Amino acid sequence: MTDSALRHGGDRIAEALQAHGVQRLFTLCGGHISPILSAAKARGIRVVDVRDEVTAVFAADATARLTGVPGVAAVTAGPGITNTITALKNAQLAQSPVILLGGAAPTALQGRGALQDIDQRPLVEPHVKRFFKMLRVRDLGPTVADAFALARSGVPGPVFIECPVDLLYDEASIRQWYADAAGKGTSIAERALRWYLNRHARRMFAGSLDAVAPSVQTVYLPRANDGATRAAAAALAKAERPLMVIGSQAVVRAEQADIVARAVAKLNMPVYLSGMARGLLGRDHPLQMRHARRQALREADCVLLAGVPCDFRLDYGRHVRRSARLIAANRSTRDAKLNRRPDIAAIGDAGLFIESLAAAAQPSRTPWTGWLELLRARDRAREVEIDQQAAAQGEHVNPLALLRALEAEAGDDAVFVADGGDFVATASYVLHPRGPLTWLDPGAFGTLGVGAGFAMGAALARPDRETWIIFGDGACGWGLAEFDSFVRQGIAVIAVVGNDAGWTQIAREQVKMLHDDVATVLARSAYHEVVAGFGAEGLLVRHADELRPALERARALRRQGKAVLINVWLDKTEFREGSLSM
Ligand SMILES: Cc1ncc(C[n+]2csc(CCOP(=O)(O)OP(=O)(O)O)c2C)c(N)n1
Ligand SMILES: [Mg+2]
Repeated sequence: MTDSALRHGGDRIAEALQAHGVQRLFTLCGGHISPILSAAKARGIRVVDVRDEVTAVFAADATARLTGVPGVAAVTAGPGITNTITALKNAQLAQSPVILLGGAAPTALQGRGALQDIDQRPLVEPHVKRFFKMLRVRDLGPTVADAFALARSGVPGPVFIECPVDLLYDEASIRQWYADAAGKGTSIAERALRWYLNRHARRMFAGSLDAVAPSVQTVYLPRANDGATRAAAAALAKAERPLMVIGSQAVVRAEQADIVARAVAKLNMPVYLSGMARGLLGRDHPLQMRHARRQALREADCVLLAGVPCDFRLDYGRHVRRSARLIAANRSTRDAKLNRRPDIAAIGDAGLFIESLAAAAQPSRTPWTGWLELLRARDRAREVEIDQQAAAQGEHVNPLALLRALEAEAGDDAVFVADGGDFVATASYVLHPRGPLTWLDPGAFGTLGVGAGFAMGAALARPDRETWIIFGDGACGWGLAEFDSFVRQGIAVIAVVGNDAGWTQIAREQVKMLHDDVATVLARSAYHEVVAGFGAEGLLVRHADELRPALERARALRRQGKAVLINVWLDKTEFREGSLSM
């Protein structure tokens, strides 16, 4: 037998992953996928295991966002796959390129009542760019290459590859398995079954010994046409109050984020950053505004939405005044035109469009100085208000004071992962992400429960940096079991739980509208003790004076390789009063 005959389908997948530069494979094991995991490990890909399949896909999503290389997860058939649906949908809406390898029952037994054998296509297909169903071993490697190219091209997103277990083991073992299943009987039916299974195996393994080097496809980068760039540059030249809003899509080419940042600075107009673009301009940049975005949008006479659709976050486009020139740069035609037709639609990569616009636009326009100053003054005034609100002292810890302390204490290289309601929304105003790709939130799907998986992906992609999870106490419930995964695998993250004993973002409106807090009340649970049970470090902060020492201690523990959770008892705050997302 040649070497290649000994190699099994699992290894063909691992070989293709390796060729695409994949360094980590996130998984929760299952009999259907064992060959993929062991082959990946043998090839030096780190196999990272989790306690819920959804975490594996969240971690793959974060990996993709931070590295630009699609993140990869492998999960077992049936319930392994159904558990991933939330994270798949989240990646689809966040336009994150994720490859999900899903197990499946043996090809010869599908539809015959095998373990965990369900029709997976209708469950998964709506949430991915493509559902690849594998039927032949020789297609495994090339399909991985197709999946990588597809995940990254056009509007990026998740791709699913269904890998039946009998394609993953070596031919000799599978033929033996089929022979055992067919028995040695001599009846016509038994002989017919043997003939059938033989033919089936022949087809499955046909051509699988051919030596084919793994291939990597070039991905075409969608670029808006020059006409759109010229028109946008002309609109900007005429504008008196231009404004730019930059979203996640502008940084999908993770390795290019710094170049996009320089182009933004060159355009010299006020900027609001959202989603993964937060931090693009560093901690404090004179062009970046943080507050009163709605008001600024209402006043602007020329608005560039770079990778930002007119969805609920811009009140379906109503935040932009009718008379303003609207420029939408987006890889997705649908997103560029959602709810409101732009005057200039630049269909292509949003970051690339900013680059070409910066090259085409006239440098530095003095008339914008007054406009910039106006917005900066508003930002400063709001910061003063926040300081005042942060100074209010109560029985426990003021959430604004906590976040201000975290802002001061977290390292210059910190990566923040946001998972929660009010507490996290407040954090998005108070924390200043340190640089490009240092802020992760779920995106438009508003998914609670992303925290542990995102942090896992981030901490492994940037092992030299501090990864902080900003958790609501409600949201942390999804992630706590992953402290077991963190501890066992030496993944040192720091979680800060804003413990207000409730699902406050929901309670705030529900109580006001319906005078009923049903299902929104939680306890001041000892989350720090829960993680201590998994071997992580748990710290409790009930009073303001305990805060700074706890943050310092958490950083020191992280440096020793420990995963840490700080459970902070919060006081109520009016900071988010009146905000509602629907
Ligand atoms: C998976 C999921 N379930 C439910 C919700 C609805 N939801 C939005 S915010 C929120 C409350 C979050 O509570 P917590 O994490 O404690 O943050 P807080 O608002 O209390 O600061 C809930 C339940 C959601 N967004 N995602
Ligand atoms: Mg809460």
